[in-house]
Amino acid sequence: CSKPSTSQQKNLNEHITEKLEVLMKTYNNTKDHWRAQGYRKAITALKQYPKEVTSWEEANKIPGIGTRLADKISEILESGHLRKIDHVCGGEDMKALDIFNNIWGVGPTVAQEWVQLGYRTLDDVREKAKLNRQQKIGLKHYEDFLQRMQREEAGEIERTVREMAESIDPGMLAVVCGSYRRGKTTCGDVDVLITHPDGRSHRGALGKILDGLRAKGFITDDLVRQGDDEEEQKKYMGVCKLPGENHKYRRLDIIVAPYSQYYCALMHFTGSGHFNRSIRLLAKKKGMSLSEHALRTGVIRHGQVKVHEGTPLPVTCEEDIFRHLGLEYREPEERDY
Ligand code: DCP
Ligand code: MG
Ligand code: MN
Repeated sequence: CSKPSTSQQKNLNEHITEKLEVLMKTYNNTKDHWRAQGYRKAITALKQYPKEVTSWEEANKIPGIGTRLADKISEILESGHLRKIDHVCGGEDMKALDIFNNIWGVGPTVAQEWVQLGYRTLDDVREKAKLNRQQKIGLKHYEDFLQRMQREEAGEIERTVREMAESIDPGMLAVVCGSYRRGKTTCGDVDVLITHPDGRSHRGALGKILDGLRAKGFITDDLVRQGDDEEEQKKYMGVCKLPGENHKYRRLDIIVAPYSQYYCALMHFTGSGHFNRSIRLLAKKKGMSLSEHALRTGVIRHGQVKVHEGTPLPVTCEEDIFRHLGLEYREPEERDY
């Protein structure tokens, strides 16, 4: 058996990774993906490192951390500060870029365009920018979307969606995935996966569930709907709000999958994103492919191109996926890396 990584433990180097993450985010904002990638690797390595790093030499020995990153780590250890953050992220342009990148529906390209047009604040964007429908919603809920919710609130949102699904068909299965299922204390949004064990009643369910939730005033805005008529798996991204003045507007994702794809979808939407990337890479190395639809074997690739898409393996639980890949099972709480 091989493992993509050891099981999760507490990040003992948070005082370092939190600073490196600021730089990584800025490099992502400026589309400096190559640099961002280097930081991402180092951050992951530090998070998995079983003890607190205390010296330049120790940092430099960790795979994925070269001399330049070791210099930065050493500076943080000695001064508690990283001057590069002030240089790279401190300017007005960089601050504006960060503000714009945090608008739902705005990516680094658009954010950079706006900075080049001289916009610096959300008011500039509101008054001068040409916004698409999603960006308007993102701007309207800018503050709310940046706030993570307590898992109790996520649980209430999940319950609202589940009860609507069950009122349409009592056999419908709805589970909350994402950070909630991984046991996090706060959630950025709520990801609900819906299926029906009879293998067919999931068809047409999404529309009915959404109609019901809109009629209740629970769903307030639609952002994206993916999956056309031929595709059985459908994804909805929108905005919801629990009743009462004290509740914020929250991002809600609803995924509907046929039961045959349910466990692969469950695994995918549970994440984390990083866990998915590493487990997919491992599948690839074994001549398999893993997606939110299926786990396939006998996949033949010429370079990046698939010349044979292989055959799906039987999957009737998440454990099957781990077993087919030759991995030890990992609970959702252990899938952060
Ligand atoms: N996912 C992925 N790749 C992406 C986006 C998502 O593999 N580019 C998968 C893994 C995520 C899951 O979907 O864990 C849910 O996506 P979210 O963006 O909702 O992420 P989380 O729920 O993990 O975190 P948050 O609390 O920020 O919502
Ligand atoms: Mg989520
Ligand atoms: Mn989500």
